[in-house]
Amino acid sequence: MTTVALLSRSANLDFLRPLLLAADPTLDIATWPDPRCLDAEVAACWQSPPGIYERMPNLRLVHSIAAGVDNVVAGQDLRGLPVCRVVDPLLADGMLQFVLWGVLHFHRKIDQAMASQRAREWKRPLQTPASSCNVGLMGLGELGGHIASFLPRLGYTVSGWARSAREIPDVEVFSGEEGFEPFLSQVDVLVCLLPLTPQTRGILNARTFAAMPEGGALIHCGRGEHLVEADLLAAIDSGRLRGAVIDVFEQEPLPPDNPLWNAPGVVVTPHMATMAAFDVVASQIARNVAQLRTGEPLFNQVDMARGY
Ligand code: NDP
Ligand code: OXD
Repeated sequence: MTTVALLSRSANLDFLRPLLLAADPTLDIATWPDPRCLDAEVAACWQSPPGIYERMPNLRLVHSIAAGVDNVVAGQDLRGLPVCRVVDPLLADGMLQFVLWGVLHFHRKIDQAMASQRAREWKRPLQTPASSCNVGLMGLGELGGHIASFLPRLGYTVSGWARSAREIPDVEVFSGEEGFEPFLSQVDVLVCLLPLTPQTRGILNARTFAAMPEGGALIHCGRGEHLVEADLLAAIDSGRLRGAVIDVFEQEPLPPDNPLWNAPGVVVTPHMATMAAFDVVASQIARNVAQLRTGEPLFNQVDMARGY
C-alpha cells in the first residue's frame, strides 16, 4: 500500500481524498497536519509546509497538484527526489480563454469603454484590425505555446519569447536574454506565462516596461513574484503602460490595502485564469504512483536543473 500525503500550509487538500481513492482504491491517504503524512512515500502538494520533505524519510515522489512547482520546491531540501506537475489540455484551453478575454479587453478597447461608462460618456473608441495588435507571449510551453498557436487564427500578430529557439507557424519567436529586448520592442499586449525561477523572478519590471512601445498593456498569469508591483503602478501612472490584467500576486489573497485594487486601468482577478479539474489532478497523481511502483518513467517530471 502506498501512502499519499496531501500537503499544504495554506489550504486543506482533503477534497482530493475521494478522487484519489476513485483513481486507485488501494491508496492510503493522509492530510496535513495528520502526523501520518510523515510516513508517506508520495507528497501531493500546493504551497508545501516549510522543511516538510526532510521530515519524510520514506518520501520517493513530490507531486505538485498544479502546473507550477515553485511553491512546492521553494526553500525545500528535495534530496534529489523527482518532482512532477500537472499537464492537462483542458488547463491549456482555460488559459487560452482567459488570455483571449484579456487581449480583447485591450485590442477592442473595452478598457476605454468601461472608463467612459464610469464617466457616463458616450465615446466610441476607434476599432482596429487584429493584425494591428501584436500579442507577445513570455513563455511558449504547455500554456504559452498553445495560445501562440491559436491567436494567429484570429488574425492577431503574435510573437513569443522562450529560453530556447523553435519554429511555430505564423509566430515570430525570440529566445534567450539576447532576444528579450527585440521581442519587447514590438509587443502591444505582453502576456506572462513563465514559470517562477531565479531567472524569471522580478522580470516584469520598469526596464521591461520601458522596452515596450508606449501605451502597451500587460496580462500577467505567471506568478506574483514575476512582477515588481511598484514598477507596474509607476508605469501605469506615467502612461507608459495603458493597463493590465493581473491574475497572480506575491501575496494571495491580495490584501485589501494593496494599491493594485484601485489602480486605473488595472483589472485584478483572483488567480483564476485556469485550473485543472480535480479529478484530472487526482488521476495524474495516481498514474504516477503506479509508475513509481513498477519503476516506469514518471509523467510530467520537472527538470530541476532548469527549475521548471
Ligand atoms: P512550461 O514549463 O510548459 O513552459 C514554460 C515556458 O517558459 C517554456 O517555453 C520555457 O522556455 C519558458 N521559460 C522558462 N524560463 C525561461 C527564461 N529564463 N527565459 C525565457 N523563457 C523561459 O510551463 P506551463 O506553460 O505549463 O506553465 C507556465 C506557468 O504558468 C506555470 O509555471 C505557472 O506559474 C503559471 N500558471 C498560472 C495559472 C493561473 O491560473 N494563473 C495556472 C497554471 C499555470 P523553453 O520552452 O525554451 O524551455
Ligand atoms: C498552476 C496554478 O500552476 O494554478 O496550475 O497556478
